[in-house]
Amino acid sequence: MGILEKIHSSADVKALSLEEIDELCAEIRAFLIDNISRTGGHLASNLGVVELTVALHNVFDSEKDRIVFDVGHQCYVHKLLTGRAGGFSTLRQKDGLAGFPKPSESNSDAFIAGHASNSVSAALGMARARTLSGEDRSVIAVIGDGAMTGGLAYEGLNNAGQSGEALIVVLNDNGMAIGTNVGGMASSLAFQRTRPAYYRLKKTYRKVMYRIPGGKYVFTFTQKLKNSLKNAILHCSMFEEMGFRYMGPVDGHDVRKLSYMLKTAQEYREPVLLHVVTRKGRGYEDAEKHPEKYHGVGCFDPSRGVSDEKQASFSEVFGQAICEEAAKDSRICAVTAAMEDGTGLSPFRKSFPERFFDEGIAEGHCVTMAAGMAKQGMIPVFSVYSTFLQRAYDMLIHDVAILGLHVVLAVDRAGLVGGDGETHNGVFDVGFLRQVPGMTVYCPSNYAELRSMLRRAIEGKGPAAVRYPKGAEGEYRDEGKTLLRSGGDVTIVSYGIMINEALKTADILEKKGISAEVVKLDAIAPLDLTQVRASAEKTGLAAVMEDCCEQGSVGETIKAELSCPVMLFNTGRGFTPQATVREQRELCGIDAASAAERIIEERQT
Ligand SMILES: Cc1ncc(C[n+]2csc(CCOP(=O)(O)OP(=O)(O)O)c2C)c(N)n1
Repeated sequence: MGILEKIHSSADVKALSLEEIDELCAEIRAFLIDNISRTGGHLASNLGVVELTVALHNVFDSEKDRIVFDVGHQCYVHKLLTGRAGGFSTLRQKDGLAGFPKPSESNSDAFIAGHASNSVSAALGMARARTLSGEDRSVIAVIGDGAMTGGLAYEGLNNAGQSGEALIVVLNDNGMAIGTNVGGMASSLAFQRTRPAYYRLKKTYRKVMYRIPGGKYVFTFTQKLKNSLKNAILHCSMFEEMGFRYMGPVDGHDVRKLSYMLKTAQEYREPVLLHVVTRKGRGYEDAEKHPEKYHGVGCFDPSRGVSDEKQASFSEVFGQAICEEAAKDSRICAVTAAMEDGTGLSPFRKSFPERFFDEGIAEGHCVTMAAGMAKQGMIPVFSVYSTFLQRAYDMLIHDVAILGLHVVLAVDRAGLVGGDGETHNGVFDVGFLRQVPGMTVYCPSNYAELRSMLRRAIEGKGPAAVRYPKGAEGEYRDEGKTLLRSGGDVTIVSYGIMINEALKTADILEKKGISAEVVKLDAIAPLDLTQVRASAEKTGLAAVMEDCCEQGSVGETIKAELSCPVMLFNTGRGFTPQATVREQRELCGIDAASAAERIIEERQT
């Protein structure tokens, strides 16, 4: 029996000898590679935090103390140590183990995570609640250097540092977000990492001076001089200026040192920032060399590694299409919030490096920065996942829409996204983008439409969004049509990738003797209902199929506008849990079979 099998809680980790802890770390790495290569998931980040997580459990008690993981994709080791090893074969699957911390799954998961940079704020709230209720527990935020590029992190740090609360922020610095980390913070952290050499030098200097006669006084004098020069020579860490006691940098792969530092940080009972240096992908050679390739992986053969081949996808086609547009118009710029690869922008960066802007995990800033560019005559295209665009809602209204600026949003991963689950489904953009005054929202249903609609968005005026899903196009490949099928019994309205479900629904209905008319919307803002109205007047029943939440859906608007019965098919009013996209559609009843069944029932009543 291995050591890992005996570990179910922080207490079990604490009971291990130092030798056993080393063995445990090796077992965890082997477990992660073996399991994630079978199920897919976040590999490199977890390989990088094995020792850090073991040390956290060695010092704290995750049941009592609150360990808040930022983004949460690095929580697999924590799940392994808290009795969930058995669930790993179901990772990210329907009813299976979540790929992110989930308080409903375990009391050891202190908070929800998925979107970056919220950990310090959440941890500060928990620390304040602890103090107010007179409880005795440590609160720790574990945040990566990538997540530290997000503005929310600074809002949290700015207050936490001054709060006087006993709160530990563990900065897991691996120099990487998904790709190489960007911005001034990344450079500053790289500088901080050189501190150990400085401290070693200082120690040696002291030793030498104390050995020579009068050297002690020379040392004291030069120390004073040095302290006054210190800030000029060695930047005083921004964290110290915010009110944190800064500790580190410490080797993040040394459990002993980490445990010692964490214990000391705990004893300070004040805001402490512990700077931990780790290597993303540690222990799996290819992942260490190419951490970006191993950030999120599908199934792969560990002896061969992850293949470089890319599956055709909307993101990839967007990447090609924007390069074609940029070649024709030098005003076109591409903006990303640390998602170059995921959004398909790597070819753009290679072809037009001076017009490519990776701004870090800073969606709000990206939108406002794009607004500034647009104000001065450029055509910025901000490519962003639907779920992360939620961060920039106010910027869309205040900085873009009021001035009617021509900012183009390429909204990737719109709709249901599968294994990432609740935190990542792109089901709110339909509601919030349609609310933004002056916004045009295009919904390409296939690659050809993505190309032509991106062109229309770029050539148009004012704010525009092009919304497209995760993955590949479906069977529907035509372009430029809005009436896809004629029928007399029911009008099915849909848009985007969901048009494939709508057409399948019509097929099923036809077999049952019901003829459906299928109307496709190219744009959902502004909403032109001329064809929908004409069709519904003929059929007397409309069904709107879409992959967004009910509030703010197109179906709601159509229902308010038409006088005939309108059936709504959407993801509902709650959150859709992790599963495959197909299963998620079934759960929501927006797949063809479920839709056809409900339409048949409706016609019978
Ligand atoms: C608001 C938001 N934008 C984008 C992402 C996508 N994303 C997931 S992980 C990640 C990089 C995180 O880097 P870091 O915090 O350093 O963690 P590491 O994986 O390097 O350990 C990004 C950009 C996100 N989760 N949240």
